[in-house]
Amino acid sequence: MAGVAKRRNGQPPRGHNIQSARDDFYTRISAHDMAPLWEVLKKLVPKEPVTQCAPAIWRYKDVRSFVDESGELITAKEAERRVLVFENPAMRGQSRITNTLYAGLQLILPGEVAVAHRHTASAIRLVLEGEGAYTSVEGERTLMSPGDFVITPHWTWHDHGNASKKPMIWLDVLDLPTVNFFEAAFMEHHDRPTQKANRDSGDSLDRYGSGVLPDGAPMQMKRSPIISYPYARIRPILDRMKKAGDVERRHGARVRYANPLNGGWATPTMGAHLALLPKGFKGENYRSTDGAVFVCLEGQGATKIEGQSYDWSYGDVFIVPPWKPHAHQASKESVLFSISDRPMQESLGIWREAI
Ligand code: GTQ
Repeated sequence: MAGVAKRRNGQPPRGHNIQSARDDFYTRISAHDMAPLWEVLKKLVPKEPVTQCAPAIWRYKDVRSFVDESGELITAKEAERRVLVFENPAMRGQSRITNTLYAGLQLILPGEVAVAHRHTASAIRLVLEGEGAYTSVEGERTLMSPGDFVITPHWTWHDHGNASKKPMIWLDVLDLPTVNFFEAAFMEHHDRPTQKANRDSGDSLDRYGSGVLPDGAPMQMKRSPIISYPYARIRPILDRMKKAGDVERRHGARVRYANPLNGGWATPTMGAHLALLPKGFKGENYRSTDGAVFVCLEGQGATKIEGQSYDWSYGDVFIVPPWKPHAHQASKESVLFSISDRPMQESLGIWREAI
């Protein structure tokens, strides 16, 4: 055996050749697909969150024309989903905006249809431009307007279409990197390009979002029964909060998109908020273990992430990586949408914030 330093009386091994003895040992166990924990322990069990994810911003004025161009290069039919994917600059080629989430801008031109399918991944849409295109989910054909938050829960049939005269653009956010991490992804196509719509637009909001619940509502359901949370319904709530002085020192006047059955999140994997930052708002620093995707829906301001300032206005999408201190400022009254993997972290018991 190559220079093994004998371990005596509980003392650490000694000898000038201990490193070569260790290397020799590593080589021999490596042949059995084994490795020593002590060489990787600090990286494997870090003291504080370590992230691959870089802060980043995509300004709508810079990327909007690429979305238009994609409409000239491929049809929604050919593409199935015509989307330009936001790739975190530190994770190029992996179709992810954060470690756990995927996001992209989807374009549907007048007259187009994106065919019905379903998959294990959950999706949300945040409408940025256009009026009157639809997403059908569970037979509800939901008409969409800017600012609307629409969910496509896991394994629900969904198809999109645009019967309006203008292009429609929305932000897609899906939990694809997480579902694929678990290697638990399924998808299938519907036997028709478009599912039959048998519920009016807004049906699920009326049924479940009016303070009453239908008899037999599945109270334990892990995702919201509400398909669309229209901006027109939610935006005025923020004004009321502002007027009443309910402006939190880091988040502004903020609401959470909730599951009315049990107060959970809209989807079991992704949690979203809508916040109003009054003109002149100077938020205090905040950090939490969920890296978040922010979207500016109104106004103008800037977010300082670890000392660097990212200024934003309508349609800009930016990333705050996990556990990075950040603070929002608004030069005009502003509205910020945000979405993160917080529900997943909460169900695992690992979510933390620094207060
Ligand atoms: O609309 O179903 O951005 O399946 C990526 C995958 C959107 C969708 C995406 C999808 C969809």
